[in-house]
Amino acid sequence: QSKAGRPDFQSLLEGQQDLICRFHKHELQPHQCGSILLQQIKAPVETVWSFARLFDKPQVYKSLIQTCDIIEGDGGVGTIREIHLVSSIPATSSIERLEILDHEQHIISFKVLTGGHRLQNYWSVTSLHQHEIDGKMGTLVLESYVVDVPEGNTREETHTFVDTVVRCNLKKLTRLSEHKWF
Ligand code: A9S
Repeated sequence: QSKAGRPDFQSLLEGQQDLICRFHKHELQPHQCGSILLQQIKAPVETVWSFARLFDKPQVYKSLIQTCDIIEGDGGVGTIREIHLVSSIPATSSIERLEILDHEQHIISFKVLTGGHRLQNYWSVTSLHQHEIDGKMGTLVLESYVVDVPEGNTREETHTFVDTVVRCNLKKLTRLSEHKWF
């Protein structure tokens, strides 16, 4: 327990082994690294899902994306998008395929196919779970990923970089969900 009386990150994570095993089992190759991040949101699962499900408009809750075009598919599994990134980062675009979109269990997953960036074979799974926060029903978001460690980078560097991006996206998702009028 942290000082505020809320479970800290580590104990919260440890309490979710069940969900993690069910939805976030990635096979890690020797040249890959991966992690799982967790975010508590004070909003109902359906509210959070209304943003997280937007495979065709990730720029709504991902800060580094400027635009997104669907290049193949009807919005279901197998749909392919091309995202264009903001100009301030050393990457240009990414082509990504929707792997899972489960409206009942609130799971979305995509894989990077290719693109003008260094995160080859990036693959993420995001799952939302009803979760009590301060006595109210809120949402627990679990987001896991695996990615190839780029040549010339360490596992540590890759991990730090990706965690920063994902953390930033989860923060934006939280802001949007907790202030739905935005
Ligand atoms: O989009 C996500 O959910 C997560 C990540 C880590 C996305 C990373 C990224 O879009 C950049 C932010 C542009 C960084 C990709 C695919 C490559 C990068 O180099």
